[in-house]
This record gives sequence, C-alpha cells and structure tokens, in this order.
Amino acid sequence: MKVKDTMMVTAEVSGMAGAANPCCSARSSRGRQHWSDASSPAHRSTSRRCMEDEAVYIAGGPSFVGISDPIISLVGEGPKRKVHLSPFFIEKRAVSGSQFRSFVEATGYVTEAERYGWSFVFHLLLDEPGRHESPVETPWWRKVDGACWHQPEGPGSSLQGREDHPAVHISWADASAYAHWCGGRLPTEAEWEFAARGALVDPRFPWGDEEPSDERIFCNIWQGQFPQVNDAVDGFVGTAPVESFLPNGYGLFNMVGNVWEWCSDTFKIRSVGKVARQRNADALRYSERVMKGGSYLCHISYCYRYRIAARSGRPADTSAGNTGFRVAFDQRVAAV
Ligand SMILES: [Ca+2]
Ligand SMILES: [Cu+2]
Repeated sequence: MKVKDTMMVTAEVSGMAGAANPCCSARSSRGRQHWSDASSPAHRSTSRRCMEDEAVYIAGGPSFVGISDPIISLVGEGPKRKVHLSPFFIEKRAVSGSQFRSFVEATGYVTEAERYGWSFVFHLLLDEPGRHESPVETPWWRKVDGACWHQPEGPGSSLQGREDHPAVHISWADASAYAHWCGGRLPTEAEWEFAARGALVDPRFPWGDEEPSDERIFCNIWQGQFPQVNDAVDGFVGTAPVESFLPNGYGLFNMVGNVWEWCSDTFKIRSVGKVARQRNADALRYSERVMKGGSYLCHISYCYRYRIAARSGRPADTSAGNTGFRVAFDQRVAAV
C-alpha cells in the first residue's frame, strides 16, 4: 500500500535553562486520523494468553499523578494531582518480542508499521544510516522501510537472540489490540505512575531518588554524548531483555529506560497557557496518547525522561525502535 507520508517532527521546549529539550521518542503522524477501527479482527479474539504470574496485584487507593515542580515544562509533568485508583494488575515486564509473536501467530494481526511500510530506527543501530531519510529536527532517527516488530532494524534483521527483548515498533493501536487479546488493557498514566513508584512515597525513580551513574546502574539509558557516542556502560546500545536490572518494590522490571510504554490516556497538558493550548490542539488533531518511562536513548543532559513523572505525547500511529508497552488487567486472567 502506498502511504501518504505525513511524517512531521516537532521539538519540545524544555524549562531546563530555557534550552531546547527534544524528546528521544520519535514522532510521526502517518495520515491516520481515526482510531476506533485501528485494530484488526484480532482485537475481537477471545484468546487469553497472559500467564497469571506475569502480572502483580496493585491495591490502588488514594494516589497522585505528576509532580508539583516540573523538570521539563510544557509537557504536563505538573501539576501534581490527586486521584483514586481501583485495584488493578500490571505486568512485571514489558511485552516481549516472543510474546508479540504469539499474538500475531494466533490472530494474523498486522501492525501499523507493517501497514505503512516503515518505522523509525535509531541511526547507530543501522549499518548504513546514510541510506535512510531522517526528520530534520531529530536527525538521529531514520525512516527505515520494512522496519517492524519482527525486523527491528529493517530487512535482514530479526528477533533472533533477542526474543526476550521488548516488542518495539508498536503503535498505540497495536499495543491496545494485544492487550485486549490477552484479556487486559493498557494502563492509565495514573496506574503506571503508581506502579512505577513501587510503594515508595514519592520517588523520582522506581528505585528511589538516586541519580543513575556509570558506577551505579539501575536501568537501560544512554551513557556518553548523545546522539553520537553511546558508551553503553549499562551493557546495551539498544534494547535490553525485559527482565534486566533489579525490579522495583512491586517486582516490576524496567519501568523507566529501555522502551517507552504506551498508556491509555489521551495526551493533554493541564495548563491554560498559550503554548500549552497550542500543544493540546496539536495533540487532539493527531490523536496523541501518553507514553511513559523514557527509553534507552534518554540522558540527563538531553532527554531527562527516565523519571516517573516524565511523559511524552505522540500521535497514536507513531512507531519506533524504542517504543513498546506492558499490559494492565482489571482482574486476574487465567492462563490458557
Ligand atoms: Ca544503554
Ligand atoms: Cu528520552
């Protein structure tokens, strides 16, 4: 299918010293404006594949979302607001490539990256990055034909040897379809934050307040000079297995770093400022959804988004090599 490419990229302006602070997540809107029919008939499958022990019970109760002193402004980290959460379950790990393969094999689901015929791949992961187009404002992304969940760097690549890494090049609709198939749904942003805190009172990170360093490694982010030199002191230039590093207090792995995780919420900034209103208008226009957790491309100097309160809004049909998801459930789903 020939797809009208409406790839567009915007930089988000940060409140950090007034410097531009674009997000490491890719941004695309590929012409699709309607989402209710985005999933294939697989969406309606009643197959239940999620193992009972893959999700943990979260009691919920009085909680909050956001922070009162946003570090990156104009993306809606604040204000801190009270919420009340019903009990829910959330998976310990992001959905892996092999789990996503089971879904595709059972249902024949075709992802949006496959339907559109391309997805974004980080330039250092490509043998010949110069062969591919890049968005002007985020030149580290390359638009790679054929890149999708089962060939993350495009034709010639595969999941071999990294089946336990998170499924990537997953759009919001793809993630939602998988979640419904296994009897769940995407978590809300408030649920995601509650889960990420791991029973700590109000930590910056899932492990507490300690900033990661080359000596103290808690998650898969960027080390070195973004976007050209990744020292990979944490062991990973790209994705890490879904069960890497220590889990948080609830037993959840990689809530920050590794891959961005889609949430169910539509993206909105709670502010009446002019810039926020413009941003919200764009978000509405492009059916943007919330992503949480940052990715293997985050770095404090550039994209300080491996914090629990950090967020990003992206058009729902965006897919990239650093975007995945995990599933939440309202009730325990028995393994089949
Ligand atoms: Ca890394
Ligand atoms: Cu980032």
